[in-house]
Amino acid sequence: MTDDKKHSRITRSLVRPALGALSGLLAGFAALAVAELVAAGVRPQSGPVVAVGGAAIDRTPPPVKDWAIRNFGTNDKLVLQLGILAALVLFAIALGVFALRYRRTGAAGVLLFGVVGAAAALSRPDSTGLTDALPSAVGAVVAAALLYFLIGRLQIRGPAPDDAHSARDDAGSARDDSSRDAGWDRRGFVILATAAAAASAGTGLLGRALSGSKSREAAASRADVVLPAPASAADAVPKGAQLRIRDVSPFTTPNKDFYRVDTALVVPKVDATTWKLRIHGKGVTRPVTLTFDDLLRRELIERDITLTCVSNEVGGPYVGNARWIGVRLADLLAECGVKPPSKGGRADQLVSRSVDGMTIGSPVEDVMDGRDALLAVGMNGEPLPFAHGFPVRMLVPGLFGYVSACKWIEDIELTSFDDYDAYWVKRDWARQAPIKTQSRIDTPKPFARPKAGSVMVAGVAWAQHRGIDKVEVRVDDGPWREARLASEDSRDTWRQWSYDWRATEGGHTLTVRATDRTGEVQTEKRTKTVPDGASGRHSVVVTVE
Ligand SMILES: Nc1nc2c(c(=O)[nH]1)N[C@H]1C(S)=C(S)[C@@H](COP(=O)(O)O)O[C@H]1N2
Ligand SMILES: [Mo]
Repeated sequence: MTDDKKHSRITRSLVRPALGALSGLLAGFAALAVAELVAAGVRPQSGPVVAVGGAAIDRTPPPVKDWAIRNFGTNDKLVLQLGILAALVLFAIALGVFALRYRRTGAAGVLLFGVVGAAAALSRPDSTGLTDALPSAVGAVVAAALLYFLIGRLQIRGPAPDDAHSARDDAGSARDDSSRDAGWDRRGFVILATAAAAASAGTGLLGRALSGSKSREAAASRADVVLPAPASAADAVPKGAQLRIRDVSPFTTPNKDFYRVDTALVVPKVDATTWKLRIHGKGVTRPVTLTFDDLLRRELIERDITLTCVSNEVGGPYVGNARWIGVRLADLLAECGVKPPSKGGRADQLVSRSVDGMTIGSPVEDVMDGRDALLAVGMNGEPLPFAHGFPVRMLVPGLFGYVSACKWIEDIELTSFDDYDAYWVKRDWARQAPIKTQSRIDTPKPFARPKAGSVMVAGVAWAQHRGIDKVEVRVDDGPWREARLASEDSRDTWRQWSYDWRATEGGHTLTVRATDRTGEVQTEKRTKTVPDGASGRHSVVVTVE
């Protein structure tokens, strides 16, 4: 065998698998594109990648989820989606190569993916019915057919490669066979592959455009919102609430910096003009359904409230403070006939449900005990950002977000803790979760190398609805020293603190603890975030030079 022939044989032995892999990829691309278009008609959340990702989130054990949130931060969702896409690409390539030998089985394998996608979509808590299976199903059928036909073009029985002259040897001499001589229908494959790629791209773009038009309507409805002046405005933030210290968290967290924790792979874009909220259930003598305008026409109150996530580690970033505008939830409930359990009410749990199927259970007693539980429509002077729950979310000062702060809310059902477990409770988190007294050192940062002398140690402390009364700092194993507290805005907000440390050279550990207004000192007992929030004290190690 000449070197040339050997060479062309090797090339051929690589070309076939490569074309099989390409066929698989094209089929996968077609599946996603078709699914995207169908999902735009059904519901954007029913598309396969979002559905599979969402189903994965639903099934992630809390420790893994905690780990993902910690390590990827709010990028965890992007990482998850990229992971799903990478897995799809690998499977598509494998199926394509496999189909070279087993054409029917390979094509049928594509259908299996459709089944997985459809099952994931139907399993989501926000699934609205069988139509959610359509994007994955239709996408898979189109992709299976495409793979079947593409592989067919690669299986045309031409002369065996070794007997045949290569196309290069006798170009033009056998016109009819010129595209078949390599054992495959080159022209047919190229035409079909190109057409499929172009059609998929077109379909995908059309799908994007359609779902884009829905979110543009939602964006327009947000742009049209004019927040009325609150009947009960919040007092100006006291001047002394904001210390003039660099690197301490600002008293009011700007919306763009406010932490975000939710299960939504795609931020729900709700059109406020068609949004409705239903209040019903146990002990509701006058059920109502309210529109966004109904809410805006009510008396609004404005309050500063600090929100905290149960997944926040000691010293972690999932806490923020904003100025919210909204309707007093307790008044609304009272109008519907709801009484708190202590006044003979029949329901002890309020279950809020969001457009994306999240369920959050809050104690009715807490919501109606006089604190400023809100159906919030505004955050820091603007309508809620989409990521933070536009058009309406719930907030209950003193409770962790997962038991109080339902974003994109659309339903409130009065029930009892005995009768119903909400989303997180089904996943090992506690039924009830008041916020734990906590404090955090914002500056100096861990492993900082400050100069000996005066070093400003500062941070925030929170114990919403009880209030912070004292913060103390300890250097190494020394005595607890009282920190200077910034002015209190309200007992529902965090409080900045600072401590002027006479730092001496060497390695030191700084530790902080807070005392809330009930006199309770922040415990040193370390617990994990699951089931009802991390406890323990925040420490920072620095080297003074
Ligand atoms: N619809 C919906 N609401 C939700 C959640 C969610 O996953 N979905 N997460 C809750 C949790 S765990 C927290 S801590 C807060 C976070 O609110 P933020 O993202 O506006 O900071 O929202 C709560 N409301
Ligand atoms: Mo949370």
